[in-house]
Amino acid sequence: MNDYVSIVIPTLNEEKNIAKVIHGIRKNLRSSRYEILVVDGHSHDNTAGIAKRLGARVIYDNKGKGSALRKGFRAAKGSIIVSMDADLSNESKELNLLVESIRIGYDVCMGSRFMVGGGSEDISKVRIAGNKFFVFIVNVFFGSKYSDMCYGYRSFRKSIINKLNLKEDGFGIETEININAMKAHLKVIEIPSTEKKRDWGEAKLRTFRDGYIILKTILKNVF
Ligand SMILES: Nc1nc2c(ncn2[C@@H]2O[C@H](COP(=O)(O)OP(=O)(O)OP(=O)(O)O)[C@@H](O)[C@H]2O)c(=O)[nH]1
Ligand SMILES: [Mg+2]
Repeated sequence: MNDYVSIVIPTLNEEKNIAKVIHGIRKNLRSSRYEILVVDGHSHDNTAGIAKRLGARVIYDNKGKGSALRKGFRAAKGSIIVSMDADLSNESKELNLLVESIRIGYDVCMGSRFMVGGGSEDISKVRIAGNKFFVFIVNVFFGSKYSDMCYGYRSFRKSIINKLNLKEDGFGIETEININAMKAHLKVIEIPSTEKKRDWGEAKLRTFRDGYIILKTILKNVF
């Protein structure tokens, strides 16, 4: 029960959100041994300064969300890693279920908005359609039973991170994790998760630009 947990948070201009995210983690995470690792994409605002003041470790990466997560995973000190967004979309009370899933023996645990018990206040009809299409193709080609794909609230056993062989720099990272977890025959579980509306600030994901990147990520792996 005493595993060290690293909460890895990619950030880009989240100065009005990051303090609430950090307070939420401190209030709700039941593990006593943990670090909050913010991977900042050289925000133009004070995201990094606020995170540091509140005791987070801050490192920098300016090549995209995927690149930031990969760097965070490498730098993480914990034997359990959680990836979490900085816009208050991910509820900190769900952290415990993510951590526990790795503790009981799974390699990767993925939050799903489309299971019973899950949901989203923040996803458009176009994104739901795109997500369902991507889930369908990946399930057919890689023999998985995923219900969600492009969602970043997840946990990992640190020792399997290299097996995921991650290369994506942008928003293709989640899909790459789904596919490569299957290729590496990892023990994967989905748990229901409720995605809240972004609290403040702009979405960095562009539905069509990043949808195309996700499609390319899938096709690269199929062919
Ligand atoms: N370091 C880094 N973080 C990023 C980058 N792009 C996005 N992020 C962070 O990645 C997380 C997810 O990005 P969002 O903009 O929330 O994407 P989204 O959830 O699809 O968009 P919303 O629906 O508006 O929430 C947030 O914590 C962002 O601050 C980047 O280029 N570098
Ligand atoms: Mg978001």
